[in-house]
Amino acid sequence: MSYVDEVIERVIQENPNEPEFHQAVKEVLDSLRVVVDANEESYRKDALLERLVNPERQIKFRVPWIDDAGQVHVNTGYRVQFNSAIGPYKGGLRLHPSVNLGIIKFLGFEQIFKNSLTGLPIGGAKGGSDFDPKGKSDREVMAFCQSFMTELCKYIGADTDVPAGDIGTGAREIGYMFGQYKRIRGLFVGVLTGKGLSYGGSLARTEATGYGLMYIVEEMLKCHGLTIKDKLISVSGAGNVAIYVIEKAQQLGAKVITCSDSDGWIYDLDGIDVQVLKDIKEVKRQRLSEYPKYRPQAQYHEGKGVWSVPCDIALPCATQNELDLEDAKMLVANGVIAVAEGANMPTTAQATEYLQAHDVYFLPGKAANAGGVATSALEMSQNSERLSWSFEEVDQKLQAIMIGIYHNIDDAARKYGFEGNYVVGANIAGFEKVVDAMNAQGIV
Ligand code: NDP
Ligand code: 2IT
Repeated sequence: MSYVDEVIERVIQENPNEPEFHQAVKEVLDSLRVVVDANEESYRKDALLERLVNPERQIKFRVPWIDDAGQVHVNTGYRVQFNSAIGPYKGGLRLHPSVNLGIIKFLGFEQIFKNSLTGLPIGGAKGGSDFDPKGKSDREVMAFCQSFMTELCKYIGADTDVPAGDIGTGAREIGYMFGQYKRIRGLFVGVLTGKGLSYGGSLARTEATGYGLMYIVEEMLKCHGLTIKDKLISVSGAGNVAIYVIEKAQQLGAKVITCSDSDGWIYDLDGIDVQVLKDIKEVKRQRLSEYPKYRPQAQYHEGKGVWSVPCDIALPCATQNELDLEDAKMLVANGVIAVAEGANMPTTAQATEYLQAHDVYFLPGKAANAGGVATSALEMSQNSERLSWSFEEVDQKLQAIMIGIYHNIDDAARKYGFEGNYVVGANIAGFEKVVDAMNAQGIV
């Protein structure tokens, strides 16, 4: 059996009931076969792949908090510090009832390669909790965040591990967590990113993941003689990533006709009104079913359905495995040109294969959504030098990083004989820097 297959098998055996982690490891290691086969003897001797798929450290802790009625609740908190070969651990905190160790491990594993692709010195990590912020009062969210940080603060630091937002963790949650970290540790440092602008946050971090996705899609299309202008785009999700994808896509002249939340989806044939969307989601924290009240021509449908709408470009920006084989078949039948992942692993393995086999340009999340963490690293730089850069300066750097990522993954795919396969390109390009750093640092 090949070294890659052996390691995949062992990961499945040793990490039971973690299907998302298996899926992420399998995708990455499958892509790396050509590199691993060429170095099999030394990689085996150094147990390189075993070290890559085993987190350096995983922390699991109790998070007790009191609701507004005086009832105590207990959630589980996680931080998986996966790989620090190229820099301090970096990655978001997910607050969603579906969170478990396997999901945090899949996200942390992906983050290693994503962070490497940014070209910035950040290692891979992820954390979060099965706490559901939905429907909670501000005081309840604060109580949870303070309790969560009371334990997490023992393991993080501006030069060791710098968490940020993800699903369910936005500016409000980061603010409460930062306040609690500062109170306990007595340090005003860049220990979290995605902070508010009044206390060390970076301009353009809020927009960065969504804008970054459109910058890399624009570059990819340009290299194939196409543009975003006048394209019809379907987006899923209605959170931080989706909102700023829609905003930038519209600035670039595209028409975005869909978005969704976990209850249903919107079809607005005049183009999603991003101000209305921001007001519903960022200000009022309402459900998407409210949208037609402001835009009577829009249709709201319960359940799933975004990918049944004909579009040129599909941008899944909600959650993992939200675009399956059936969805991929509908997209292809409707003539989709490109799919780019705003979310982490939103496309199932079978759907990805189907899209690629039907010549759809497919950009994987670890390249396409890297603009968020890249701008987090720029926030860390600004915090270190105790300066703040202008929006234009950060945005220009973000744009250059996303264009650089496209060419890096395109070149890597070409170099190894997989021209146009950006999944293989991203995994190999991300891996090369990490493995170089791991080798240089000895057996640790
Ligand atoms: P938000 O919490 O801001 O928004 C998430 C959106 O996705 C909401 O509309 C939510 O609907 C929907 N959603 C979440 N879970 C599900 C589910 N199980 N089924 C259907 N819809 C769901 O999160 P973000 O926008 O920050 O994150 C979206 C994705 O992008 C995630 O995969 C995240 O890991 C990834 N990402 C985020 C980055 C960032 O900087 N924020 C950077 C890179 C990647 P509802 O409100 O109903 O739950
Ligand atoms: O998945 C991701 O890259 C994020 N949630 C952002 C992580 C970060 O540290 O900004």
